[in-house]
Amino acid sequence: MARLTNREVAAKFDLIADLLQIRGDNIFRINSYRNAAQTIRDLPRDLYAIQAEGRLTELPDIGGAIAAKIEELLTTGEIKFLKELAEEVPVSLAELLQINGVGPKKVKLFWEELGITTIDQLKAAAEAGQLQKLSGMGKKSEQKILEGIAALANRTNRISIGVALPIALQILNDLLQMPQVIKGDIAGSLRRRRATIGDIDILVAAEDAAPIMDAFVSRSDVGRVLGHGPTKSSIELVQGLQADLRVLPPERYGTALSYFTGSQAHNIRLRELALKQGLSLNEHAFTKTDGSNEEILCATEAEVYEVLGLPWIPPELREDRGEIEAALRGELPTLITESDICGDLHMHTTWSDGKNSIEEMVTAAKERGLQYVVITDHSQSLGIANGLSVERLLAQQAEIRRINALMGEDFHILHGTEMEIRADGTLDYPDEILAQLDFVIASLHVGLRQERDQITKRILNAIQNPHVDMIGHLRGRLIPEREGADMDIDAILASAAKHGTILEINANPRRLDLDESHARHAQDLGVRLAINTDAHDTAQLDVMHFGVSNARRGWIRPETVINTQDASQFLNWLSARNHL
Ligand code: DGT
Ligand code: CA
Ligand code: CA
Ligand code: ZN
Repeated sequence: MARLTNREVAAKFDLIADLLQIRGDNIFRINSYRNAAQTIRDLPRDLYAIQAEGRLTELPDIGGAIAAKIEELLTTGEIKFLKELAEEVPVSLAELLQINGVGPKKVKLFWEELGITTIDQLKAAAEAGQLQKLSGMGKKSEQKILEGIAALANRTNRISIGVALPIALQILNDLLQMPQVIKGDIAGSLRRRRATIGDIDILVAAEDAAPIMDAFVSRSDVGRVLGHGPTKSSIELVQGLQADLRVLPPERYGTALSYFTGSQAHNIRLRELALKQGLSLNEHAFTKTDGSNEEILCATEAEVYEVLGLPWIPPELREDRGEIEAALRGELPTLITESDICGDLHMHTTWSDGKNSIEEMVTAAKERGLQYVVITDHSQSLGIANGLSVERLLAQQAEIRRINALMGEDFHILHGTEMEIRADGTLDYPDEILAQLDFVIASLHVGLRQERDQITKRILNAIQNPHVDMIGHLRGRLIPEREGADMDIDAILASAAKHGTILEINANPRRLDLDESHARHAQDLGVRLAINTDAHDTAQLDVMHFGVSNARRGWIRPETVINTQDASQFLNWLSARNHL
């Protein structure tokens, strides 16, 4: 029987939850399977090892009944309960739940009324106009389903950088502990800091690869070994993503690092430049094309670029989006770095849906070297996030002024809000209240699926309000599952530039919104940006670097980003703006 990865086991429990939900089962029962699946997916160790130790029930959310089903699955390859359930509710119905806008009630409706059990059948029925005739359905909802099916086809199983980076750093650090390893790096899309990662690529320099490969494939978090060779090995981690390790002799390390960092498009351009100089270039070396076959080896990446007559290019730029031309002209941008950031303009506390108090957030921000923060809890209409009524907002202001006075001169706490742009386009607090705040963010959390024109109008209305200083996470995307709202970005960027409204690069790795290309376009149009954590607890203050990497991918210079200003510059900017 084939070994299952943790992710595959988790998928079985999600499937049970999905089928129970379509059947209309008890919500507590459904959630117990759902939570168990999440626990299993997040485990850093192989489930078989935990089972062998008899410790399944020690895991959070895993009681006796679910532990027995895990045991049954790992030993027999199936779960009898799931088999029986599948005879009642077709398994393929669970796939319909993946479509945006299709929940369990609709799945049941389509199945019972039209006998639909697959996505293909649903698509055909929608195209034939059969869905709009069902109760609770209409032309619009039928159209949304077709759009949802199209979006699903484009969705990939790429993983958020927020998940992949800590895992890759752990693997790299473990390798760097080995005496045989001379140096090592993360390569591939992760080194380029793409928002999503297909697989992890790691390179190390060493004379003797065998013990390194052996250690790599026998890690405790390996779900499956996909390859175990002398220069390259591949594993599938229990979390479900793949990691490739390549071991190079140190004198060829630079060439390999350049090649395996990519992107492929960037590599092709490097190869063209090499050919013009009578050199071929592959992952091993430059080779003279004059017939001598003489190799030029590069131990460092800088040497590779030097051979090509280029300055070293930061990995975040290596996408063939003009970086080669800029490098040739000597005009590579000076990119923002994390150490340029002096403040954080977006964070939450226990006043709304944050996990830490104002004092705790502020202390943690100060410890991280920041000079100022803005406390921006949610506004009144966002009930699920415990948004603040006007009374509570004013009480919070008094509290912030009190704590700020205790902080002394070297740290500043400002009072702001993350105010809802309501579904009807109005703002969640009246202007006279906004006028009393130090800093106002306006964000969309509801009505993200409205028509393009309607959403664009809501955003433009907020941008034009003189009390609104910044738009938070513009498109509201969630990586990997939710596309951002559809809006007229060009009109929005132009308006933000005109009104001096800041657009945020939200640093949370699930958001990274503005995305890199919109950020770059915004900078070109003279829009002011800010990079903020949107932290809901003190640990989330550490996501700032993801936002900075995303900005670097968008060619963002430090002076474009308002929170690179030190405290006195920023306070001056605020008071000038507030007295307009
Ligand atoms: P990913 O894993 O899909 O997020 O993206 P990458 O960029 O990490 O791609 P991956 O893992 O397939 O390969 C790592 C790098 O190796 C890639 O960025 C460029 C280089 N590479 C791989 N295959 C080729 C190829 O066929 N031609 C060229 N020029 N470069 C390649
Ligand atoms: Ca990769
Ligand atoms: Ca790879
Ligand atoms: Zn927020």
